[in-house]
Amino acid sequence: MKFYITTPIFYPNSSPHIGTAYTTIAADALARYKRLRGYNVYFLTGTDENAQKIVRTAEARGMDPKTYVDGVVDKFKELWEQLEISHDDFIRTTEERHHEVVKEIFTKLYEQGDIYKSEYEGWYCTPCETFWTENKLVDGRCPNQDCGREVELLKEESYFFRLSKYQDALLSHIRSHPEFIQPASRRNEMIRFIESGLEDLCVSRTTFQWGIQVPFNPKHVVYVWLDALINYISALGYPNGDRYNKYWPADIHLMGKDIVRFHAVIWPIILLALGVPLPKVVYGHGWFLSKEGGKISKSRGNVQDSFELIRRYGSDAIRYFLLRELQVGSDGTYSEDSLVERLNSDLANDLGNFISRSLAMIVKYRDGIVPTPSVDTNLELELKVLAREVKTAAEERMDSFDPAGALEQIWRFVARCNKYVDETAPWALAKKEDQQERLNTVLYTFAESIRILAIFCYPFMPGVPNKICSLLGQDSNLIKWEGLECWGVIKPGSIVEKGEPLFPRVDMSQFEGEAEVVEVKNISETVNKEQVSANEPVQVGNVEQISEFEPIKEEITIDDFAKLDLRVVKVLKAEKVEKADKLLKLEVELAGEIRTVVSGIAQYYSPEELVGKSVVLVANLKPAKLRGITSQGMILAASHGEILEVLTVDKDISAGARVK
Ligand code: ME8
Repeated sequence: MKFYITTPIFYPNSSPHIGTAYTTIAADALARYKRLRGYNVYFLTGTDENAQKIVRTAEARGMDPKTYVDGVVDKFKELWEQLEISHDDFIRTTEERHHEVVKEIFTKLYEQGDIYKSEYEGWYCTPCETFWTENKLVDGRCPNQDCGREVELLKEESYFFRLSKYQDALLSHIRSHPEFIQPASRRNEMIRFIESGLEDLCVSRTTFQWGIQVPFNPKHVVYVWLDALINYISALGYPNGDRYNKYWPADIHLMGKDIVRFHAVIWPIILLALGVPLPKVVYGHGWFLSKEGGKISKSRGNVQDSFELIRRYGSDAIRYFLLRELQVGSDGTYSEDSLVERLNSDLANDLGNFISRSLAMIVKYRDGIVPTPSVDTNLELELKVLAREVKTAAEERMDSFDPAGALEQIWRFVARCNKYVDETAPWALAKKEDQQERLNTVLYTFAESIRILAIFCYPFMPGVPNKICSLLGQDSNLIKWEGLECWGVIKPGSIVEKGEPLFPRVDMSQFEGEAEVVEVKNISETVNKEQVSANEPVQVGNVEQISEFEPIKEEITIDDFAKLDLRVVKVLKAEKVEKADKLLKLEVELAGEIRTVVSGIAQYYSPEELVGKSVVLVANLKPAKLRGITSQGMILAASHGEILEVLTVDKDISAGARVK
């Protein structure tokens, strides 16, 4: 019953923003959830300080790197405090405890022949802290889609790490542990990437001295990524510390998709070389994009001052918004408008309103004293059953690292509570002498539902349960996950108060005249943009970038394209193909002709959803047999990550029409 969870250690070259906050909040929600479920949790976060870009940024400020990072690290710590992040440890890679372990590991790998000395000649992108070969550059600049900045030519003596030696062992681990890299789309990317061949990685630098010295050759400092990844065990006191023995291997390394490769390739290979067990899960979530579409990052200048956002909307609302918005496997959009919209709808209208209304009624009709319930009707029973159902569903989502999915489930309960108020209409019961017992049951059900909500909210909005407990006149040890299965916990006779609304509605115009929150006012603000890093995707060694999309295929001519005969067809019938989870058998109409098409879309569409749709068929594709059924063509669909959408024609155009 232990659970070790980590965030990436962030570069303290600029203040944390909504993107960095997301990973940390998501890890916090998982850590809090596991603690509630009785796990012995160790939650680690920290800062990655030995990067060349830190030296550059500090130099540009006329500061020494350590003084510079100390200032930014304080900002991180302060923000995590304001966001109620419950980490157990905060590791800084400038700390001695980390240096010692990195040195020990570097020496061991060298002594066993996995690190060797050679010479690196190639390009380096400092903002991305990445080595590039000439042929990967785009117009002589960093090929990283989110960077494009100038690269520098390096020709220096370097130590190299034999990634190639462990390629097969890594692939076999990934294949035999399907849960190791999640979500599945990232796993597939990684498999393709490793299969294309790993090159040995340059793991030391000689052109600056900031960082961890190679113990047997102090001219070199350890490459920042090798150094950084080791934090996950140095923080536990590897190789013999009690915490290391207790918590390793990590149950999950949580991060953005930009750095999955480092964690799914370099990190496991370091561990394989050391003979240390691999982490159980490497999970890469999507990015927050701005409304305009680019990744939220400091270098794009589209970040907002997180402290100001908290002042405006409160930490719980920001946590809720971020956790609810980023769906598994996809990117999400961040904007202040959408934050306010969710705050007003989900928190003020749905959650807050239910709590205020129902407490106000206990105060109004029973002087704030929770009454003794009488007999339950179906309405109460339904609510109790739903609480259990939602508990199970939320557990499933949280156990598969899906806080957005868990919140979606919990909001089913919130919606049901609001409906319950309307269905029971306590204001009408209050007027009838013979309905007072019924009113007691309804008011008691309110109190219990609020208690249930307090527990559900705890992992996501840790400020809410305490406020609720105090409104309900209860002790906060009421917050127990098992409490979701009980009914009747609140003692009749308890005194509740109406209190202030938990989430007052916000009108953005109330901030008019105040400074815009766009653009962080922080320590690195004045630094030349070229020199300030971004929190951008970074490349591994001398390897090609893997985009989240497949590469564009080879060019074709218009004549090649004209060979395809694409037609609108109408789906007349659809059914599952027996013993084939992924296949649907469709009957489609094409200008009077009926065709059978077998399509691998059963995991995305139920048969009923497809009937009646006008979809696009590759009509001149050579028929093929699938599971004994002859498929006469192929339906077009768009897919990305875990989403798949069949292409449909929305105007009523006749079946048989050509698509060109
Ligand atoms: O990469 N949306 O640090 P970093 C979602 N030091 N998450 C985002 C985001 C966005 N727009 N922007 C940043 C590093 N992140 C290394 C890590 S670990 C051994 C070393 C989050 O400061 C996301 O978790 O550039 C991403 O992976 C991380 O910040 C990058 O942080």
